[in-house]
Amino acid sequence: MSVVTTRQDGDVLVVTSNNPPVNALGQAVRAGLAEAMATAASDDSIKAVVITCEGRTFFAGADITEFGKPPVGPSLPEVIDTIEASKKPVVAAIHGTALGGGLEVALGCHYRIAVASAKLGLPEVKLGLLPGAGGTQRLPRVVGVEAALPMIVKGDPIPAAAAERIGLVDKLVADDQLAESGVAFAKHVIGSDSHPVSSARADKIESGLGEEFFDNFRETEMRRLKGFEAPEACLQAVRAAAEMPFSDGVKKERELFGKLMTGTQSRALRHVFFAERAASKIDGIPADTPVLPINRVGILGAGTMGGGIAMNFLSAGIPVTLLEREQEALDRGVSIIRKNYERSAARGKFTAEQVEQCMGRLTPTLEMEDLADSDLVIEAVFENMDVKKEVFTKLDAIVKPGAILASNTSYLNVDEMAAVTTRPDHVLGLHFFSPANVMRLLEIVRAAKTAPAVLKTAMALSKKIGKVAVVSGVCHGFIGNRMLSPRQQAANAMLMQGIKPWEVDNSLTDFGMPMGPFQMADLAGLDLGWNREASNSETIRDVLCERDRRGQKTGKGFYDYDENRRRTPSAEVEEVIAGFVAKAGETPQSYSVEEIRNRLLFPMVNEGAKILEEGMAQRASDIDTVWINGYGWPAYTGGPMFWADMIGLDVVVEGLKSFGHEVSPYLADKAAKGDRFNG
Ligand code: T1G
Repeated sequence: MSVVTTRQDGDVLVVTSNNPPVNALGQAVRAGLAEAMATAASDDSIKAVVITCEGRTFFAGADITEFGKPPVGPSLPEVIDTIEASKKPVVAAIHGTALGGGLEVALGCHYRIAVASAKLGLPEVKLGLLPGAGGTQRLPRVVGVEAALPMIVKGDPIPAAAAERIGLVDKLVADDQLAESGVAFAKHVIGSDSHPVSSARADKIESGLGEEFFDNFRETEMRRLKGFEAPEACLQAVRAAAEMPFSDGVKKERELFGKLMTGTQSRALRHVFFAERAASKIDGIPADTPVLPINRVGILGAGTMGGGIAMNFLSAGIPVTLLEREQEALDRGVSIIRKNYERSAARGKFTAEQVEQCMGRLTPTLEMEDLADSDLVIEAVFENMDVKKEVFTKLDAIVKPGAILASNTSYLNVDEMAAVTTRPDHVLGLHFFSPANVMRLLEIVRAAKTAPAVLKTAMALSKKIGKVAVVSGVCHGFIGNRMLSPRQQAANAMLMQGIKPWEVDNSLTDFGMPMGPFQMADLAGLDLGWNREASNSETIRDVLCERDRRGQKTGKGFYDYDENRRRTPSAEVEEVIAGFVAKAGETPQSYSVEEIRNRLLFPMVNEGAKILEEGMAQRASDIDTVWINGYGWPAYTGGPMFWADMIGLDVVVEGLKSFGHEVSPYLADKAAKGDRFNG
């Protein structure tokens, strides 16, 4: 049975693709569309065509799994050119998401209708690519350069209503009337003398959009895309649409597309795409494992983490009971939640009404008994095992049987917490990242006795609250923080070899990380865990704190900071460090930026290998997903394990040995076999 079928409704041919899960435009779909168009062209009884899709969505793009494989015809541009050249009007009937090649198919059609809930976009840039089937040339001709440029350079889809406003969609139709509305629309336009041909249109292209316009866009809209290659290529392709005839513009698009497709960034970003989807698969869980209902969530602690965690559930429509010990702390927590919502509303993320709805789902309380009816309770209290155990003991006694108890601990042993309860199979870790209402990552910590249904429920819930969840075993610091500490140790070791803090940090910011370890330390505060009374200049940190260099909060730490918190290297810090190096009898070293970076990141990869060897992570791509979504690792390098694969594990092993590290047997074995972490 072909994935593309046709049926005739009077003089309209309805072409339907049914290629689950997302009607990706794989070879069979392309061939089916080409065949359907040939049928339409050769059958005089057919006066118009409607293209639509079965299942949850219109075409969600080219089939990404085909990339990098030898191409099999017909190509997508050929199919789209055939549709556009059709003498009989072709209508795209859109539901779900018309994305990438899917929107390019729709742009090849003469008309587009959509249900109001549909989304339309060209997200190729998120895969390190650009629309490669005419999208960079047709979209500007249909909606204008000013509307097309952000859609292509940023890749965020737009709702159908907005698409209609800019002329991308000709008509919005009722959700349950799509196919009929498509046929009716087709019948309506059959009589027209001519039909709009996207590639031939010039009416929407703004004249006089010169260098200044594109420079200004780079300046205002592309700063956050630093390090990514594809956004600039997208801009160049759209500029070609503004300045060249269609055929030349398409040539330019193909040239730019080809370069990106064979580049390392797109390969890395495609890995990231599939890695995020793979992370949701939990090993060893039977497919028929039930998902438990979570209709009310309880949260202990209304501090920064507790408040942020609460917002995730409130925003997803789930009522939250928020517990604190003192009224003042509770009031402070609730007002911070409201402030965060109002700030997001000011940026257009929520309407005022939605803010009130979210706040309306929040029940602040000082009584732990008020958590009794929760389906899930998450504790975000002080990071101390005795405190955690006391909390779990009390919760276990109060909260209804069958409810899940979770800890937001960043490091501590969840098995120990489970052991003080009568429901260890309903205990796990849910490690959110600060700010918890913003950071996408969630580490789901699978304790020794956590039941499959509880794990599956946590994974499903994470999707509902818009998180990318990764399963971790119980070990100190789980996946992310566990790999952070060898990096910190390497950073501190280099200071004692005379390498400057800013050399260390710059090697990572040049690599694409948001900040280096010493900037992070200044942000968190160098006096975290520092005891003034006991301090006796034993460590560099001691001395800096003793000199009131406690980080950004005192305007100086490892760096000096101006009123805009911009950092500059400090001669005083350099002198303090030089003193420690001399006292230790070390000979100051000088390393290249690359060597400094490898000395920081290779030990992380080594720790990642140990995590895999111990089964604390299910797969290497999960580690990549953790670091990209929780620690700002540049996605265009694919994450630490993929990056190591690209460098070559043998190079990593040699580097580790030369830096004096003990190599994980798992890593050494893979390197010896010429293997990779990510298959
Ligand atoms: N190709 C192949 N598989 C795909 C796919 C695609 N385009 N999109 C999704 N899948 C798989 C995915 O791996 C998962 O598989 C399952 O479908 C469900 O996806 C020439 C070059 C559509 C919004 O970038 O953004 O067109 O894990 O879990 O959360 O210009 O999928 O079940 O085995 O994400 O409901 C451009 C990518 C391609 C869109 C649905 N298109 N997809 O989200 O489900 S490049 C995209 C998405 C292109 C042309 C160029 C989302 C979604 P599995 P899911 P979801």
